[in-house]
Amino acid sequence: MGSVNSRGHKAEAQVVMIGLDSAGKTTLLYKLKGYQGVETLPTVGFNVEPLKAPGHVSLTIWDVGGQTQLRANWKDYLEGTDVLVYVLDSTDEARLSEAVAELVGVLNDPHMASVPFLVLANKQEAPGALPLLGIRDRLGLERFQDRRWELRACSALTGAGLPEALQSLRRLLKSRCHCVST
Ligand code: G3D
Repeated sequence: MGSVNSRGHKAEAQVVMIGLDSAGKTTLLYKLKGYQGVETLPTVGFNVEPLKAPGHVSLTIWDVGGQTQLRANWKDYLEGTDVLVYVLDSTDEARLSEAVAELVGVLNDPHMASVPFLVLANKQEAPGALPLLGIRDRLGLERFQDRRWELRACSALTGAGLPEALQSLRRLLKSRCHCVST
């Protein structure tokens, strides 16, 4: 869990970003780094990147695709998560079911009970990208009645949709904890 301020609220929010390999997490990270002051740590066995964002938000970014042997380690990082960000490759229809299964698996972790989540349908500018409505149907997000969630279209390449995605993130964080200033 993050630190607690004098009013008993968490002083820092913990956001975990995951998605299959090639979903665009690193590209997204670099785009966000362009906006904000950032410190990075070397990769340790898997891709995990910290990012300091405004509003006392601490982002931890994970690559998960094809790394089943590492998933036992996730729990150490999921504990204390305030919001999960899940990045999807909108052009990768072949792995959409796998991506959904990964998302559901993470959300079912006991550490993630009632944790809100943001799904980013990335690569929307690419030819052949699945439209947002189609992705929404395939994800079946309505099954998650126990928590707040939002779905956003974006392009980490062009930056389109990222300001709106950050607004969503902020909204979800505010719903979860009182550590994000308006
Ligand atoms: P990951 O960190 O989730 O594994 P990366 O994904 O950020 O490494 O991105 C994987 C590939 O997708 C990269 O292409 C990257 O340029 C591309 N990509 C990321 N975001 C977008 C996007 O919004 N639109 C498009 N069209 N491509 C994107 P390469 O060719 O380097 O593998």
